[in-house]
Amino acid sequence: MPGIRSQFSKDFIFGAATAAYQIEGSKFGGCGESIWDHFAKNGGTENGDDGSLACDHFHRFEEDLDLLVDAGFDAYRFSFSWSRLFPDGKNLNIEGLDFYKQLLDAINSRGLRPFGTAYHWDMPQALGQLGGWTVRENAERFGDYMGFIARTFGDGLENLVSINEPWCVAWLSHYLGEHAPGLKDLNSAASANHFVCLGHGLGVQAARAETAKPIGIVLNFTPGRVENRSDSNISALERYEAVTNTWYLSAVTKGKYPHAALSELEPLLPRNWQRDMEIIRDPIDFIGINYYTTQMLRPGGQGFPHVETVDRNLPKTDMGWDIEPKGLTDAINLVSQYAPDMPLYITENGMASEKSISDPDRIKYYQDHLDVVAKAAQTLPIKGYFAWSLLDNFEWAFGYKKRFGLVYVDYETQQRTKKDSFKWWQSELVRSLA
Ligand code: IFM
Repeated sequence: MPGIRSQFSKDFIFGAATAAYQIEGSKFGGCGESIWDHFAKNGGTENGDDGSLACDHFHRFEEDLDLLVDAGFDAYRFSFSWSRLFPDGKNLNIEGLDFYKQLLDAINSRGLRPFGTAYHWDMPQALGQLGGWTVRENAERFGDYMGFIARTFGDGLENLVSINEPWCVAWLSHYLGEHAPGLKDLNSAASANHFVCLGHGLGVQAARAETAKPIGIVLNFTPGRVENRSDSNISALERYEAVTNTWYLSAVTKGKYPHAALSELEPLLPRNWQRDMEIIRDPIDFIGINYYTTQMLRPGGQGFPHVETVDRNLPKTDMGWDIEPKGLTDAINLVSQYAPDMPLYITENGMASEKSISDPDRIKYYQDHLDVVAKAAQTLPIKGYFAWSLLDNFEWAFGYKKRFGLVYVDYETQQRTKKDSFKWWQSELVRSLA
């Protein structure tokens, strides 16, 4: 029986993804304090959990990479930790440099294709103290940092992503207060919404000067739904879409912020923000789509975008997120409207499940979402799909309570155990070769 690859073109890439702070262990190797260490210390996470040990990937990366090979994946999506490389935001940590050199060698020597991300949320706290993403100087520092990544590691990478999920970096962290630095302030959110885009643009320019490898961005999409097309529902949906799904997409592809959000946020944006838009729309080579869920909305709620979510009778993941594979079709279509012909990757997709080793719900989630991707890839340039995540890991504000991994991690012993979903991937990818 043919496996999953038979539904895709021959060169379609399958991989699994992780991120530095979620797995490496920030107490090792001269890593500096990040905004996430600081946030956790100050009560921002469940049980005060932090990434200090995480999955101890810093010491166990060889074993973890073997898992990827064993599953039959082609590629590994990982991130560089800004705090490990520049613990005080300024000076290079040689141990950090050596770690990523070894990691990249180990990825390449296994024949895995390394998809690197410069920023997956662990800004050095030293820069957090200087205003984090709410100040221009840190967008500029990010540009330098990304240039460094491209110069130093570009040769070994398949491609390089600037920023993972700018919505989380800006909105979730500065307005909804759920991620570091935990602010609930529209002014800060507006600034961060602009400076994270500027950081991306400066990063692209700096990296472009250092490497010929493809450069892109990874955006997360949570398509909105409304019960009917009443005028008030439609306006609510437009505001929600503008702040959640199209702010960053429109900025990086068209150099414009969407009107439905700009109308409220413009007075709060940094002075002369318009002058940055050319930098922000500097051409990129691909867009990564992270997709997990959709949201049913109605007008209301506190603060911008003046919507509240409505519970639906849909199956949910352990995050409480509705499972709706059709939302992935919508996300893909949205991106291709803004960026026709742009190569796309599904850079994250997966579910948290409270089940440990036997996880049929996760297998079904992957099957249903892969069906959607296979269909879309018949007409659109979708080049690859990455499962989130290789390992159970530090799920940010939820600490270690939520498990997204294909591999179960016992955090006491650091023992890795393959879940049934891992074996499902393995059998699909191996069968595909038969
Ligand atoms: O764990 C996160 C990841 O770091 C970014 N995208 C969403 C995942 C699940 O919440």
